[in-house]
Amino acid sequence: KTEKTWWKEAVVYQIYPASFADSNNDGLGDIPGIVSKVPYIKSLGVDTIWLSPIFASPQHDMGYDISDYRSIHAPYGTVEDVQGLIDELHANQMRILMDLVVNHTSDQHAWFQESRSSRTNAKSDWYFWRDPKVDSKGNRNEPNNWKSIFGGSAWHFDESRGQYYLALFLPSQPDLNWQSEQMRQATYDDMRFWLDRGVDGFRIDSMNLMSKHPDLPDGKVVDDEPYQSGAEFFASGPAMHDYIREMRRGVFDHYDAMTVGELGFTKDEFSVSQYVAKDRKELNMLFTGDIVDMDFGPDGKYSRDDFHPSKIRKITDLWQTAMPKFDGWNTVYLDNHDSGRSLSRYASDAPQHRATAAKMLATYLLTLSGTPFMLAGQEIGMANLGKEYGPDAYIDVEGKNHYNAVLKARGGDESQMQDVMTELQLKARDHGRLPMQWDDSANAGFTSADAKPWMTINQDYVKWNVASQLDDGASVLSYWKQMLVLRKQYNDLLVYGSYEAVPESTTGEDVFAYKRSSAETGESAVVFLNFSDRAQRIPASKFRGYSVLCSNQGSSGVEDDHVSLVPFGAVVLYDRRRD
Ligand code: TEU
Repeated sequence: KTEKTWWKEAVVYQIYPASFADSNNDGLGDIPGIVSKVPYIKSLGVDTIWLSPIFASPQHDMGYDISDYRSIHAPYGTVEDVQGLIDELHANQMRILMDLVVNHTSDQHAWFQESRSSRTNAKSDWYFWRDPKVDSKGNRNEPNNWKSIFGGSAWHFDESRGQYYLALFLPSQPDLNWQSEQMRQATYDDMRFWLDRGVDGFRIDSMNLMSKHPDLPDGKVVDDEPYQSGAEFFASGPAMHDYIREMRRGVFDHYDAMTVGELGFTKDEFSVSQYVAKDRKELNMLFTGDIVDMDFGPDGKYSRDDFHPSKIRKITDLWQTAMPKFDGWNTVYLDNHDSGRSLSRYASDAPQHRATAAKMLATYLLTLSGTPFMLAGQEIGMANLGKEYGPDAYIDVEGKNHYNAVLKARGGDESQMQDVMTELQLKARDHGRLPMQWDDSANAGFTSADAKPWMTINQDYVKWNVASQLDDGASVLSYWKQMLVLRKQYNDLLVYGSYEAVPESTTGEDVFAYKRSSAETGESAVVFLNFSDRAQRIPASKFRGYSVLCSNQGSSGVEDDHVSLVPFGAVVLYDRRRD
């Protein structure tokens, strides 16, 4: 039986600082803006916030390129402002997670400036520096064939050292060399700086990239492109677990800090267990990328494989049944700042379905075992930018790099880009970063009417905003609040209960259904989720006598031996053993 802890019972609300609330009308969200919304966040029924990076940064990757971990990006505020936010949250019995980006820094970080200055300085090995590979014709080449996650080679030549440095993301995000004991200790000091100020834990960015194969071997060649993934040599490398244990013993354990590792490239049950099995004493929980990759095709993010309900069933089944085997814990999430909105990708934002579909996804997130993470705006059914927005509406570096690379390969012909636009409309990171839609005033109440917002505001805000949903008992927002109350009320069952899938042979392929049971309280719940735009009728005689705990369909649709679901319908049945 799993031990009960606060972080298992938490519900986390992700805030993208640039896009939440602007207090000084410069068009960019900020810390005082977030403070002003603490009562709203509390009223939702969530108890923890996760802030994407707010630290000093040249903002080449929206703050995931940090130049100083101990100061705050000036337009967002100051360290004092952040202290005010921490204190305000704590005064309201809420907690705060920060984003810990220590796989890489900005090239503007003092550490990198020093490291690149010579081959002999004290920080010369804090990053990955390698001599060029010189070929038979005397040409200078990259040390290996690894491809950057944002495109092109992962290696960049630096004139002052006459060497290449490794950067798995942007050229301005050099990877830190975790083999350096001094470098590790310096990042631990930065972590303590924030934990000492009351931060309750970290979401650890690109966590499993911190240990690379020490020889940095060439990646497996799978096509005739000049650069190859190489992930088999830079993800979950040989010292990964040593680093995490050192971090936990040396830092996190002294503060009861909550840890959520972002785990890319590592997908199999055994490898995942090594991070979160209780007896390993490493991380509390993980984001496995598979849930935001369900519509990625064979050539990566911007190639297509249509979403199908069987995919979410498979991934959910895998982790819900795996975690109890090794007494591990996991997150439950569908959205983050790196993806399109799940509503638009995995359900439907079509006007006739949007509210129902958003509530169905909320039902999924809040009835599974694991710590739910929601992205600000999810509670009002915020959606992707529609097809009326052209390439200029998209400003994120990942999507732009992809668009420009394809455009170049096609000889610069803009009329040939429809397929790329279709993928951006589904998956671009911009959708997860849209300014929060507070009300129907100009600029959605995110910033003043005369300010210039830092990025596109989705014009559907006129209808889809917080103010219009607050007093409407049938709104998406009201449904989220009700579900969050239920999750707390049925904590033993919904947080800690066991999980069993209802077989696809019973539900049909479009409906995902599962049963949660608590041996402790004798309660069970059965959750039916219709992931299609067609009505469904599911045999349910096994659940005769169950009552309806909640539903997103006006009339519940429960008969003696069937559950009827409207398109994107969701029904949760409930029973308490009476013996
Ligand atoms: O993302 C890590 C990561 O692996 C990304 O490639 C992610 O899969 C991609 O953005 C999906 O489109 C983290 C952050 O979440 C992301 O915002 C940063 O850009 C990245 O690290 C670099 O710090």
